[in-house]
Amino acid sequence: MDAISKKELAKIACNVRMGIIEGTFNAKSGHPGGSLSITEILTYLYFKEMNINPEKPTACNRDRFVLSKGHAAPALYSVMANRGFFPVEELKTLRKVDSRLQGHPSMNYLPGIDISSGSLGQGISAACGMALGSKLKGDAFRVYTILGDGEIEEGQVWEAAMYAAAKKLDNLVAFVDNNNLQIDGTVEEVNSPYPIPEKFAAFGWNVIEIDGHNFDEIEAALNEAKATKGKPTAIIATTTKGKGVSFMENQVNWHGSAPNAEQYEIAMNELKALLNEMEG
Ligand SMILES: Cc1ncc(C[n+]2csc(CCOP(=O)(O)OP(=O)(O)O)c2C)c(N)n1
Ligand SMILES: [Mg+2]
Repeated sequence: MDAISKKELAKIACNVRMGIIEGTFNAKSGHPGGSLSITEILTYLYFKEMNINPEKPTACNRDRFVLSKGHAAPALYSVMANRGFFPVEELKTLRKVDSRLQGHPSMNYLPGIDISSGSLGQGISAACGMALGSKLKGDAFRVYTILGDGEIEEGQVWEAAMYAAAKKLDNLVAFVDNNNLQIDGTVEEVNSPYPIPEKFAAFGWNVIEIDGHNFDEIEAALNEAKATKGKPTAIIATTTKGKGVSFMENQVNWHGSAPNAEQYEIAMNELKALLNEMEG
């Protein structure tokens, strides 16, 4: 996986976006907006950064991933399917009764999900426990988590942030998906978490700010995180909610609604055109 190019990653991200649209369209529900905003981060983690093997999803020494903003499950499922954890065709079963792909990730159903999530705020605490466990057992695996900017309005996030710094969890990386939108408005309108970098720095974290859709910046930040000793790293990623589908970009109403047949066609055609352009 090491040799994978940025161009290849961009193509994969486009396929991941198509999987998000496929899943939410077939489910007639789900969360496309916050899934599309973390597509590049997830693609980089699963295709280049993390020590994982889709054929051995429970290997002890694997790096761990926690989708703390669990409602973005369509993105996680799509990246996992594209990485070979399960068939891409299965994305169409999103949210169906008896599907392994429930509305929020469940470790009881889908191999490769390291922890169930969806109740905002809890994921980062679980990630802290995993990172501490890695250190105590000398396992040397790393732990990655993604939080939403609305999610960090949850008090539990800051208890975990305090704990991670106190325990010097330098094997923990928390991305904050700063798309500026929450469930029904901007994050400022609901309960402003700003300034985000200063808050994590005050809690004792190494803080890096990036464009969350830029693979070079994601790579540089993750390399800096690996080189940082004695502190956890927070990567504050500026992103666009709904990224990659013109009519979904920066629109709060695409937080938790699915495309209808007409919107599905438009979205898929846009993404296919982009993929063709990259392949051409
Ligand atoms: C504890 C808890 N409270 C409320 C919710 C309902 N909820 C689901 S998504 C969401 C908004 C989250 O905003 P953000 O973290 O910014 O998500 P994103 O923009 O990345 O989709 C809320 C309030 C929840 N899942 N968990
Ligand atoms: Mg948000």
